[in-house]
Amino acid sequence: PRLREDVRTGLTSEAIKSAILENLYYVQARIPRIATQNDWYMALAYTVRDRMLDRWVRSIAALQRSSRAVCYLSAEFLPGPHLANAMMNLGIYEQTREAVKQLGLDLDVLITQEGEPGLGNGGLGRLAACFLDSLATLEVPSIGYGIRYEFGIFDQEIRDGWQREITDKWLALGNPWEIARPEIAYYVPFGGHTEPCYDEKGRYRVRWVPERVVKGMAYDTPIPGYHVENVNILRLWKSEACESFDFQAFNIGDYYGAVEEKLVSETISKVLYPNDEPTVGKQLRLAQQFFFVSCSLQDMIRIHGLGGGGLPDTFDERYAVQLNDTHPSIAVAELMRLLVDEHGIEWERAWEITKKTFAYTNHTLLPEALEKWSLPLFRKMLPRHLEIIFEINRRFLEDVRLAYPGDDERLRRLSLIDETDDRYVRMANLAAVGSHAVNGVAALHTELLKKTVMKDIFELFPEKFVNVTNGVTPRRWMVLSNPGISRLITQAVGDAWICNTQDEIRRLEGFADDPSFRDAWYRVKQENKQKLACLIRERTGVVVNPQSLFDIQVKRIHEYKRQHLNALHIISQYIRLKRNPSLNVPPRTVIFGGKAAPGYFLAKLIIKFINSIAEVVNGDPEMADRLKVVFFPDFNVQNGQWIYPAADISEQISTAGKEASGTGNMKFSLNGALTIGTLDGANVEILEEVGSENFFLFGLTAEEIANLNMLGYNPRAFYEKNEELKEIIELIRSGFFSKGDGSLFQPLTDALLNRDEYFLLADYQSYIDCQGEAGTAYLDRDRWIRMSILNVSRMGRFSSDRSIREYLEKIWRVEPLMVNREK
Ligand code: DL6
Repeated sequence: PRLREDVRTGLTSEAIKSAILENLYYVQARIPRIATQNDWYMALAYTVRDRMLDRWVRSIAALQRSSRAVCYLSAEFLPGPHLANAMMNLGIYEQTREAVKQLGLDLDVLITQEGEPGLGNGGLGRLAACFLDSLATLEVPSIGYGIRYEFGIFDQEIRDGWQREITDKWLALGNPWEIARPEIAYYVPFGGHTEPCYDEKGRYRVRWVPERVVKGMAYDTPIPGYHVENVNILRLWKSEACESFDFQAFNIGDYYGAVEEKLVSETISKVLYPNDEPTVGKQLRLAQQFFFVSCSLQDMIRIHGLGGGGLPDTFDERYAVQLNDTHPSIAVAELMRLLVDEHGIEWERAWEITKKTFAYTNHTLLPEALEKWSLPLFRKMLPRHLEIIFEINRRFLEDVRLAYPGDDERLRRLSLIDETDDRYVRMANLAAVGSHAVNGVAALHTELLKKTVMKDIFELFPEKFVNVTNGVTPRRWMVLSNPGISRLITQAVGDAWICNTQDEIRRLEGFADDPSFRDAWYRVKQENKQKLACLIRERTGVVVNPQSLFDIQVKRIHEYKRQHLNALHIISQYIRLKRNPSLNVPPRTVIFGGKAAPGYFLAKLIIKFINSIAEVVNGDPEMADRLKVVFFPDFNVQNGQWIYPAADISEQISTAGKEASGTGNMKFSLNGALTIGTLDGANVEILEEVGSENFFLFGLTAEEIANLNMLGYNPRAFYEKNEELKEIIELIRSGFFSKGDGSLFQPLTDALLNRDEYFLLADYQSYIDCQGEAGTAYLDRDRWIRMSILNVSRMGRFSSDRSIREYLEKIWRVEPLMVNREK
């Protein structure tokens, strides 16, 4: 007789069903008759989590056995909903569906109960999540370290066409995916002053006497690899007061004063900062960065020393620590402090360890986005770190003087301290000087880094610079979000493409000429579009035609990403169709999604602009089946999983030289959309891979933009000589899209005509022509589907598995380690 499977680890549908019922009763304290959908969701989530825990415990043992591990330090992680991803990676999706069905429930409904942890703004946080998935799948011993924000990125609502920000309450109904670790906690000092002292060997040392100390407590989320035993850790820190009350204040009757300390401490991990806003003066943001970095480094030292293991002076042999942008770059000074002040290691040795430990990834070329902190703020919050940074800088500038005698200008630019006006600490310089590797996130981006924002650093340390082009995980972004296409691919080439995407998916190419395969491909795309159409109707009330060309731009709203260029194209189409209703163009649905930073006025106005155009176009009966415009609210990971698979055209239209890489461009193309794009970020490499005949390229190159800028760009000249463009701008200015209010969009039209910092008018005609070509190509269904299949089959390079392998080889030098199958 078959033994009854363990209720916590069994993988059959019977075992899963029993486990759900047990968890409903013993965790949620509910019986089926009165259980809510959320109770069932929680019971299911615990059931799936149980099945990870045993693997997780063995994986932690492997991590401790490993000789070297990767630590990925990131202020942002955007993992997306966990449930469906965990079921897929554990290989229990179908059994779970069956178990849930037997309980009279619908798995898809339960999946939608989960709110997503929005612990990031966009690309950078989502990249970190894709990297965790690949690290786990490739069985690399690794830990992701970050902040457990109580409130993540805001939820977006659209009211009267404007963005409204709603507080994100992702923890409100409980979070079954995390495990609190109250015993893993560290003290993080802030403020105060430093004083000289001598250690037990009589050596001169510095003691930091902080003004206050905050406690950081660990919350762990398991990150399962795909169809492997390995489950990695995402460790997020929550800030707490050291003692719940200041008892002295309490005793003298100052109850509120006593609680205040607690509130201030808890504030540190309260809320994620939206990006695209200047950080200068945001004291709490610096506190957050230091807080999570200090907890993480202390944790690494503890793990290294476990069971009489390694000493701090072998830290660099034990860990490769990646700084995801400059946000964690205070780690350079903090590791120096821990090694020198706390562990008594000599400065020179500590500096060697520090440089060998860290590597830094840059994610932006926009000079205004490079972090800097004012000296007074720094001194007030981290007095010891400022001294350490001064000392690093003193030694560093000595070397620079030797390398470039008499070149004071260069010295000034390279200094870790910006001496202009108010004085600032330059975090990118600190990160680059304190790391052994600096990488950009796409080939063009890395080249531009070397030539522009990091030119001096590159000339000094050319050997540090490497490129690692971004990637996305094919598990979440294909298998999970696009089961239809994934099934077709697997039928054609087998399922090895899921983990060996680069080599295997290329074999799909042969099927591009197979008419029955093309038919099946077309049908899947139509189903995906139908599903998105339903969702659009539900969320916005707009009815769209799934037969129309779905032309989609989803990403953060920013002037450099040029959503308003896309909007100008819509207006041009509208004018042309009004004038010539028999125009031979395919019906088109233009879909936008994305959040604007709450303080970024023009980005918010762009949202209003799109919605205002939508109102006019969608309300015009003559456009009924020809042109539709949709702003899909609250673009996030979950919504992305619906949107990418339904796209025909992917809009990647940033000003050349501005987008570091992009990862949405990869998600779209891997889901069979064709790109209309500029030679920017990873578009350049996508174009190389898929071939120019399968990509709609337009616009000026980064070099041409730089030249135009140098010669003095005059946007008005482009406006004057282009009749259609003129007509469009005048229509906007007349109040046609704003119920007669000519002033509403004036900040936008003024920006375009007077400055046009992002060269929309210079690229306008080329974009419109290219959109025309794309429309014509779409009319030929066979040709289009062929191009779509070829895109997918040639995109294997953009799996995040490839990116991670490159980091392992070029930067981290860490080996994968199989987790023991036995307990
Ligand atoms: O590297 C991930 C992602 C890139 O693909 C985007 O091009 C880039 O804009 C984005 N940057 C951010 C915010 N950054 N900073 N700093 O998300 O990173």
